[in-house]
This record gives sequence, structure tokens and C-alpha cells, in this order.
Amino acid sequence: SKKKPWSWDQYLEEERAQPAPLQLFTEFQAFPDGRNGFKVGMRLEGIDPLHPSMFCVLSVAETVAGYKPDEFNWEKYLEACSAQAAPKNLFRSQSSSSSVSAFAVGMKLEAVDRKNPCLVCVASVADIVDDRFLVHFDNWDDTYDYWCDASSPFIHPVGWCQDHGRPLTAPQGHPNPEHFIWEDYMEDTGASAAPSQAFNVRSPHGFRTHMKLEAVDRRNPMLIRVATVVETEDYRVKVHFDGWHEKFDFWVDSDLPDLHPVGWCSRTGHPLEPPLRLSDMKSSVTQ
Ligand code: MLY
Repeated sequence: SKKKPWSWDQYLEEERAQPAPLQLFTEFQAFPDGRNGFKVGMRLEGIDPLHPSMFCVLSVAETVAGYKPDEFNWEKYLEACSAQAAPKNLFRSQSSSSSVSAFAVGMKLEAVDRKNPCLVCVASVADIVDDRFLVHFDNWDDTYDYWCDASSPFIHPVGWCQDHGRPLTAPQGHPNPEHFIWEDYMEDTGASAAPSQAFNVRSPHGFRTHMKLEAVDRRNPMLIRVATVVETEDYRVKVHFDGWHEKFDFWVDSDLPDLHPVGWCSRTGHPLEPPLRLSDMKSSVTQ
């Protein structure tokens, strides 16, 4: 018997499940708005995901994502009707990034150690690229560093722990870690605090359990799988790969660019790994 190709529509109906709504995804997760112009062999600079304080020389090894050529294409359309796109800076929401410039290298803040998430620690802005900056923990090596922007829920202004009755982890080797005093420390280090107006925490995401999406398999990032939100926190979701053992479930920030709305693979022409079914396993065993 010929196998019908797997389809989201049919699967959602069978499972009586809902796709995660498009508006819950960030612009980097949602459908791409143009063709991907990268070509194999092009060189670029990028952040080493295993060592986020380091930029490395990279080359493009393979390209896939981007609208399929038959999809609507703004560039071509504008060219065809010799029209001009309204420039981005005319749109207030896109251009008013007033909080961006408020962070400067060397400024101090209180930040969650993402490798030890129960700790809020003395930290500094170590690097800035556009609206993102690198959080570094004072007197620790850079393996704890991470990139974020002003909307991150994991960073707070100086004094936040005190205001919220939470312990603050002092810099490593601080002579009196139980009685860390910001004023003294900033005077000693000649540093200033990141202004509290610079912090602009985003609202919690709207993902709910049972919502379906498409997620990159981080063990083999070539693969994008049919997936379900199985647990939520304010700023994170736990993702399950449909048909796979729950030991592969994983927590991620809800704005991770590896999460995509239902239909993303079909729009971009990237293959989608359908849910593992018992019948697939049997046939693969008996083949
Ligand atoms: N148990 C860990 C804790 C390290 C915490 C580092 N943070 C504060 C940047 C250790 O001592 O290695």
C-alpha cells in the first residue's frame, strides 16, 4: 500500500491538537520574509555557541531556509512595479530602540547565572553588538557569559536583589561575600551601574501546553521535527518531539530561534521529520 505523505492538517485533526499561534513567535522564529542570499563557501563572523564570548571565522557549509522561489517576493515585486519600500526607520516600533544605547561596556548589573539558574550575581556588560550585549560575571571565567538584550528576564538593575529580598552572589574571591556593598564595589572598580530605565523586561510568552510547533533537534540540527509544548514557565517552554521518548524533552527559552510555527518547513522548503509512529518503527526493524 502506498503511504500518504505526512501532513500537519491531517495530523492536527487526528490528534485534536492546535498549532501554536503565529503571534507567539519572534521575527527570527516566524516565516522568513525573503530569500536566503547566503551561498556555500561565503565567509562570516559568528558567536561560538559553546563559548559565547568568542567570535569565530565561519564559512557557510550548507544553505536551506528562505522562501521557496515561487512564493511572493518583495524585492522582485518592488522591482517589477518600480516602487519603493517605505524605509524601516519611518516605523516607530522598529526604530525606537531607546534602551539600546543605555547599556555601555563596563556597566554593572545583577544577572541570573544561566548555568546555575538559582543564582543572581554581580555582573558586567562585557561586549555590545547592536541591541544585544554580553553579560559577564565579575571575577569568573567567561564560560558563564551569555548574550541578551534589554528585554531579558534574566538581568536586573543594581539593587534588585536587595529590593526583592533575594541573595546576591558576590564576585568570586570577594573578601566579604555575605556583606557585598554595591556602592563600595563600584567605587573600588571605578564602574557605574547600568541605569534602571535601560531594563525593559518583556512580557511572558503566550505558549500553552499541547500547542504544536516545529523544533530543531539539537542533537542533529539538520533535523526539524514535529513537536509539542508540554510544560511552560514565564519565559521558557519544555518541548517534546512527537512520537519520541520523553527523555528527549528539553527546556528552552521561548524565543530560541530553533522553534518555528507550524508550516515553517513547508514555507521554506526544509524537510520536516514527522512524528515517529509505532508502525514506522516496526517497518524499519523488519526491513
Ligand atoms: N558550583 C559552581 C558555581 C559557579 C557559579 C558561577 N557563577 C556565579 C558565575 C562552581 O563553583 O563552579
